[in-house]
Amino acid sequence: MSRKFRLGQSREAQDLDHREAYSRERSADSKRRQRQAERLRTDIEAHDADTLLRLPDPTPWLHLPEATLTQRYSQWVDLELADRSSLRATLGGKLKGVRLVCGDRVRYSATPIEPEDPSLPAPPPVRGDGGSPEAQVVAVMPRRSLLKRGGGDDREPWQLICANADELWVCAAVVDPPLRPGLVERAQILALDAGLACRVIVTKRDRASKQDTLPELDPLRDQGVAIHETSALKGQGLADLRALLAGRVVVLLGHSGVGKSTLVNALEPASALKTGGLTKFGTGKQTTTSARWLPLPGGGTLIDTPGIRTLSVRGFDRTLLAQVFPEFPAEVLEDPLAFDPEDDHILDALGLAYPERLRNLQRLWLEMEDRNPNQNVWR
Ligand SMILES: Nc1nc2c(ncn2[C@@H]2O[C@H](COP(=O)(O)OP(=O)(O)OP(=O)(O)O)[C@@H](O)[C@H]2O)c(=O)[nH]1
Ligand SMILES: [Mg+2]
Repeated sequence: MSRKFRLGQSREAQDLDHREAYSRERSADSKRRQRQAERLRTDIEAHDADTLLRLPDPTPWLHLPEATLTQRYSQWVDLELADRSSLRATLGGKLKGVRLVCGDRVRYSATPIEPEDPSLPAPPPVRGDGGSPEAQVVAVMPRRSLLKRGGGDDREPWQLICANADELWVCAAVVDPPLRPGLVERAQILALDAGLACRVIVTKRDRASKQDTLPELDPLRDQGVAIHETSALKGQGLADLRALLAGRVVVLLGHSGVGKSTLVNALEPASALKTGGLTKFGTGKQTTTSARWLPLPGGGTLIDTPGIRTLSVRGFDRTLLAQVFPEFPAEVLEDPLAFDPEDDHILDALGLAYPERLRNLQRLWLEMEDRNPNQNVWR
């Protein structure tokens, strides 16, 4: 950039001017590059989020048999066929970019009729864990429901948990790991978004005395959330759960180590799922590594899922909060941040039985607005 020599200005001052101009130019340049990168990123992401939730038209494949996707691996999937037998299958190329998920109803062919999804690496040699693929999935049917959470980072629009479930059972242990009611509020939002009924399953009830009423759950009890206290070890509460399972597809969700797989084994011993101990910090060991669809002989289906660290509600619709925090007046639900949770006068005026819930509401409200740039799907 050329600059005019200014009379009466020392060479040092001129040098300084030059340096300033240079740094201004550099910063404008870097902002321009940043804007360009952002534009590029949003374009790619818009495409990603679209393909993630959109399913290709299955009409050309309706003559093929239908099956349920019971478990997903990186290169292949396991299917449950109409006669309840299972089959391992690869994915056809038309499904490239479609994120299939446990519980999906798919159409498959016993002989490959499409080139395989080229983005997947070739299946490794069979290691005797159920055999090599014998079929090919070519289409996925529209989903009755889709349970998802916000993506872990900005590159990931959503994390899909499972498809076609009817109910979400949030599992929370009395201890090891500690009971965190905040997770239930998040799970309620996910369930509302997916149109699933939500219940809380308190696990390891044998680890607390009978006198312990679990007061942490009082706010949820007061909101009418269904809470079931169970112990897989002592068989407590299992008969009620079996009755609730009949004819329903239920997904279990909770922190690692709360006892989801142990509960499945207690409800249906034939499942024989691997269960794990706890680390010295009282957290789970991530024993279950992928979601699994488990039809029960007595009717109903359970979906066991890997332990979660948190449930992001990034990008979910804020109007769902009114159903999770029904005790708050409309003006608080419209703008929770306008109310100071430290101010006793405000809390008294609101007449809240559990004022700490205001802080939770504010946290979720903020997180929902903090929209992932990938989440270009607004409803
Ligand atoms: N005392 C007691 N311990 C239990 C109960 N249910 C599960 N546990 C123990 O909790 C530990 C973790 O159980 P898992 O079933 O592997 O937990 P998970 O939720 O499936 O964990 P991830 O697969 O890592 O998500 C195991 O050591 C179980 O023996 C229970 O009802 N009472
Ligand atoms: Mg498990």
